[in-house]
Amino acid sequence: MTQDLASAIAFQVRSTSGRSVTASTPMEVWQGLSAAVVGHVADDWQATDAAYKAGRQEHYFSAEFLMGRALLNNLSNLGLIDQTREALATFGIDLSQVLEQEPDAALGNGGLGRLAACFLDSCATLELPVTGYGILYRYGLFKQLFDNGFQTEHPDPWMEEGYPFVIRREEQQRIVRYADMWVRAIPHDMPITGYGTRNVGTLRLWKAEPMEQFDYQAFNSQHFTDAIVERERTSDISRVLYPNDTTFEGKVLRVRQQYFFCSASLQEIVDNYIAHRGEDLTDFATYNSIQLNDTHPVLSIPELMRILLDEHGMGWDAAWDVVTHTFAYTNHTVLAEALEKWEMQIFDRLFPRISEIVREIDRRFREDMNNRGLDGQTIEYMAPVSGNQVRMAWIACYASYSINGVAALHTEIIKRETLKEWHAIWPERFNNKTNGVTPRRWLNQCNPRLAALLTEVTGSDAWVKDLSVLADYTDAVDDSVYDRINEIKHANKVDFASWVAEREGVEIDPDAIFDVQIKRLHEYKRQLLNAFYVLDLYFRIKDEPTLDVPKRVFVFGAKAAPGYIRAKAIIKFINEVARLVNSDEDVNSRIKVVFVHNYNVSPAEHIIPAADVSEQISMAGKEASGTSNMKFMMNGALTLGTLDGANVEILDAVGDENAYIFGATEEQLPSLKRDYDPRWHYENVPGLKRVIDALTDGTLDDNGSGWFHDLRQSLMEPGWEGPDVYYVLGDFESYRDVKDKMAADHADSRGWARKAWVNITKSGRFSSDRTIRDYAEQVWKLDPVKVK
Ligand code: GPK
Repeated sequence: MTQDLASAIAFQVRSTSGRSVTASTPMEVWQGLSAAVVGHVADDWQATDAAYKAGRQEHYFSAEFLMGRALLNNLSNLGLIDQTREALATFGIDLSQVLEQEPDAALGNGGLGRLAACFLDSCATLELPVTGYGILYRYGLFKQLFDNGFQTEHPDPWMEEGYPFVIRREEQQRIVRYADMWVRAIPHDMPITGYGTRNVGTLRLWKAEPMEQFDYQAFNSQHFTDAIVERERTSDISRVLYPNDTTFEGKVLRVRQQYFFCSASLQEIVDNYIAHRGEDLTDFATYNSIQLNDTHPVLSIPELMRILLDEHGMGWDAAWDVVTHTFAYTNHTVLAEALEKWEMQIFDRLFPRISEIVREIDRRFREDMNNRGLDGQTIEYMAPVSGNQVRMAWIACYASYSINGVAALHTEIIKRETLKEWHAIWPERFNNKTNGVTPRRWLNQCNPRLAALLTEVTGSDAWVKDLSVLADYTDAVDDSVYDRINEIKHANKVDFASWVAEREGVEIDPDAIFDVQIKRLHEYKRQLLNAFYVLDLYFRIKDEPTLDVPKRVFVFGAKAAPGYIRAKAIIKFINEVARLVNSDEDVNSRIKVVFVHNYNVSPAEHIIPAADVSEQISMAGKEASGTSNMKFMMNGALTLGTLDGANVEILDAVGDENAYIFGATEEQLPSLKRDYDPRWHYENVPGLKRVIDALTDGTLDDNGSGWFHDLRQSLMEPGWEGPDVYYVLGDFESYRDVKDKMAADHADSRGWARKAWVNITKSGRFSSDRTIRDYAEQVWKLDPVKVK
């Protein structure tokens, strides 16, 4: 077998490079090896596709899939890591060097897109007939650099050097029709392998291309360049991922993108139904269900209506019956700025028939609500169309058979507040599906040392497919295991330190506590609170040079949306705090700050196994779930967090002694904020004034941008939502107390390791396998289909 594999790899590498394996570049070896892996799964993939298409299927519609790297994940799922390593060694090539060649497929912004990727992994592993549908963006999320501490954005043409894991399916193209242009949608499929199964699922990503490669009329006339420009306008549609996380941007191109992948996917799904069960689409929802990942794919609702009405001659009521049994909607945030509301005129201009259908949905909705006795004001508030705007979330709630939040607290908040009017009418539609993360990528692959220990302690690798088995071992181990936990963490920190030294040019001490906050930059996530703690600690040490503080490294990783100036100001601030701290000989042997640039999936795989402290410090009620909190927990970092999102459930799983919780609760905040005066905290909380003043007193330099002055104002001066909307000053003192306590506790290394062990072994319910089982049983009504 090793011989087969070695020759398959060699063949593919030579075909890629046109040279011998040993003369090929590491990138060419990655290309060839990846092609060999696709070849390895080809037959199983084809068989899985045929088997899934014949029965009931789930379709996961998402504008984002943050897949990260594919090669190691596939080798691991297929059980080929050791053989591959040996095969490459015969050519004197190091597998880990080859793996580092791979670009991240960053077709997503943050949690929402990564969740979709974890879900696909679990669906494949659980042998569920689920297909993902999205967009093949030519440019993924921008690459982030720092220029004098300021974020700069750079294009990410992630597959320009060739990417063997997507297969173009020219023959399965569809046409997507807009009023002003028709576009070809070419499907590009990624195989989704599962752990220990021969089932191979599919992620289908659509690429927009012009109807004709050239407009030959124009080509033959004076208008050669016009013909080229026309091509460009068409391919604009799948050119770039919009870099906003949790904020809506009402650009025409964005709505074109949404319609593009919804229409192409639905055309295919309907055609497949007809091929298997004939022209009568009455039973469509018996064989198909579609999960809408947030409101980005909600145009699917009027588009499926259009297909059923106009292309298959159904009446409105029959079509609506199909639609309302097909779609299920996941809400990912309570932030008002995320709500997608499109100008009706945009719909009128791009797809007048969709406009007409949306207006008819609106008309019938109003009639329906009137008959139910709702008052005029409530009806206007809930209506799909109002004041020239189409409200995508309201359409989703009206048409979906299931509506879910992504953590218990979040679901309660949408029932009680965000979507309360819909909950009052259709309480049975609402359900919670607490998020999860895949233990394959986020434990087995990224933390091989810990994985080996878990296999040793439990006697097998069954935990990789059923993480809940670890709970049997919470109390069943002795000090030797705690010592191993400490050794493993230390070894991971040594690795991480050399990764940081090489990538960021900062030396860090593996004996320090590694305290990490990695997530999109947003005011509600309160990276500023964390940075204020660091700056305060800096001043405390400067004040009292003999202060006995545990050694600490504070690690940040975050991208800001390019148009979110306040978030970019926070990045600049953290970088300036890092500069101040790291260059000061009085403190830099005890504390260091590292802002890892271009945070993404593969940096996360290096960072998380090395973390001691997991910062989950959003203002309570604002973080729908969080998912890095789960990845850290699995890797034995302890949570420092508020009672927000899934932190609540993590605390519930590990108990008070094994997590560090601080700050105002979601329940307390309304009354606390009613007469909240951040100035009081500024004046009265020791040390806080000094930190806030450092923004503007010359301690830190914003290079004349005025950004630090704006940050100070946002905290101190009444704005349109009041000063310090996210209660940074209000929570500062309790945060500092708990964080200090946590650092002191770390000195008891066995005690700390015991807490880490509880976190690891109780992380079973945060596996995306559990989440997906719940979706499959409770929402999708979907059974596994074993292919071989
Ligand atoms: C929520 F609304 C959105 C969005 O546009 N993008 C995004 O990443 C996140 N999210 C939430 O902020 C997280 O709390 C949550 O864990 C994640 O979605 C997955 O549900």
